[in-house]
Amino acid sequence: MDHAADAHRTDLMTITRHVLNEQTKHPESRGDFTILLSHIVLGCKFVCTAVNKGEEQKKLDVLSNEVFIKALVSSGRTCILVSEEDDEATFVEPSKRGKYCVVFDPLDGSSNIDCAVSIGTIFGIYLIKEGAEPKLEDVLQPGKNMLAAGYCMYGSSCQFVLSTGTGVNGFTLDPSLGEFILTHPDIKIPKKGKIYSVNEGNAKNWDNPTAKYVERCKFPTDGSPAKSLRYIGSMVADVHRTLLYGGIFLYPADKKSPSGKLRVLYEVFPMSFLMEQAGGQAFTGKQRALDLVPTQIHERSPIFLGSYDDVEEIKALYAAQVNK
Ligand code: FBP
Repeated sequence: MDHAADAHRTDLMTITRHVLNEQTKHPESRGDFTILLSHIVLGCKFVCTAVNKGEEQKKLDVLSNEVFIKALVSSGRTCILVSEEDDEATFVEPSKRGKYCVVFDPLDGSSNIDCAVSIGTIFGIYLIKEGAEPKLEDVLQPGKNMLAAGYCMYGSSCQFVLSTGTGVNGFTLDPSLGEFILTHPDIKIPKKGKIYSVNEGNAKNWDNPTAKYVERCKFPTDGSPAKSLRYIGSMVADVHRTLLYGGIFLYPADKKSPSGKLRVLYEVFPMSFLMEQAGGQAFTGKQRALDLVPTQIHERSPIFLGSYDDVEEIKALYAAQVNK
């Protein structure tokens, strides 16, 4: 009997236990963040079950949005909610209000639901000053001011990836326990990757640096092997692979979509926060993605994120274009 293995299996690091441990590092904290996160986790477990039941897209989009709004409001820890599914921000009524703003995409990549491709929930958390009257500016902040960010991927297994600003950790849902268990502690993205991930169907509308970069991925001029193309078309799935295997995920601007497609607050910022926390980078084509200051809640931005050296290469191509 391998007691060490059993000992490991019995010493279950659940996500709640992990966050409680994190909380001990902040003696001033009263557990509000842990309570908020437990409600986000509950929402993800609900959506995971609904996705596995094979509910159709339209219903799941609406369902997952309702679940998260209700879970976040009932936590009593939120004041402003921004959802990809709602045109306007939700201001929580004063009696149920807390100090956190949550920006989220309840079900990203939902166009892939009906063919059972991995999809996910993406979220970012901001903090407002205690007792301050919440205002829209509290969420129209640079991503670097986020307190925490994460995603939950509903795929062959259900993966919850989280950063509270001190590294990135991955948890896998153990359906028999109904608990997210720490399976990927302290995720570090490889410094350089062998994979590039982009919708090449937009290639004819790309700007020069993007076209040049993708050309180099396919036909490297420095003797290095060509990169492999992997594109699922579901940001959570493409970013999850990039985080674990390395490489670069890009959704650049193009003549058709001059601001790209992905939304700043609940797609670009949370994924950029996680990438930087894992040792990677996130760039918009002009600046560090987390330095962006959004002016409206559903704003879009081009994004290049992933392994440090790969993003460095595309930054150099854009810099060269500027210095021409
Ligand atoms: P939605 O906001 O409509 O869910 O779109 C987001 C998304 O599906 C991302 O998950 C994915 O990275 C991207 O759009 C795929 O876009 P495209 O089909 O243009 O490649």
